[in-house]
Amino acid sequence: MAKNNSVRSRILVIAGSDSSGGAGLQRDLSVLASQGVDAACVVTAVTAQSNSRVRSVHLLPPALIAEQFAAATEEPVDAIKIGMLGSRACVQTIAEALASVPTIPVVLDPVLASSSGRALLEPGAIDLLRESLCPRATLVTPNLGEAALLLGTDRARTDEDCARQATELAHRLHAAVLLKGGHATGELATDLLAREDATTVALSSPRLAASMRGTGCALASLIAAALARGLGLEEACREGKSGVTALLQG
Ligand code: PXL
Repeated sequence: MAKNNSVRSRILVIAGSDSSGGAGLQRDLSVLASQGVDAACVVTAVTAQSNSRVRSVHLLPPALIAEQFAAATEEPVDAIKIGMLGSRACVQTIAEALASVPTIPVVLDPVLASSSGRALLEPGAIDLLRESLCPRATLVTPNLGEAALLLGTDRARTDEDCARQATELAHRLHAAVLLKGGHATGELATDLLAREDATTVALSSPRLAASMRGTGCALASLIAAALARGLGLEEACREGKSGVTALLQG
């Protein structure tokens, strides 16, 4: 149901802190603030990093993660955005915690590694992410590398590979999937939105020369904000993509 426009939405962001400010929680919070959306947060990890490298990662204890979740959901939230989780224990904790808010839309960005290549989820946690968390998500937003890891296959190379992987992932994850970077031809950057019923739509935005860390975080947060306002999934994804374009255009 569409929310009354005069009421501010409240999003719960579950993410890791990025000391550089470029990605993670800091990117999520700044993007949500720019939308006039209130945000509560669950910090899963604290990272020390610059734009070029991750110096260290400290995972927070699952009990503290669960406490933050319980505290944040003492008041109603309209949507949940999940980013870096770090460990299997954290995936388990969040999967259990989500049972207390069964009707709230969830956008899950399956953060597996930093742009500089450092693992941000322990490899042994991918199965649990796929089996216990993805099916609870309204939308999962992998890039091509994350999609390949979730499927246990090679990275898609052609448009046909992308279409097949997006559809297969939606089926395997029991969730809608926005496969980012599905096509990158000419002047358009196209993502594929695949649903469990095997329908797929291509969503395009202008392909910009600019690049920025944290665009995946920003996109998932913007989609969560749009879902919180009552938009449908396709419309929310379109809004998210145009919000990222605006961010890249500065
Ligand atoms: O962009 C993915 C991401 C998410 N969360 C944290 C990160 C990164 C990438 O570096 O550091 C905390």
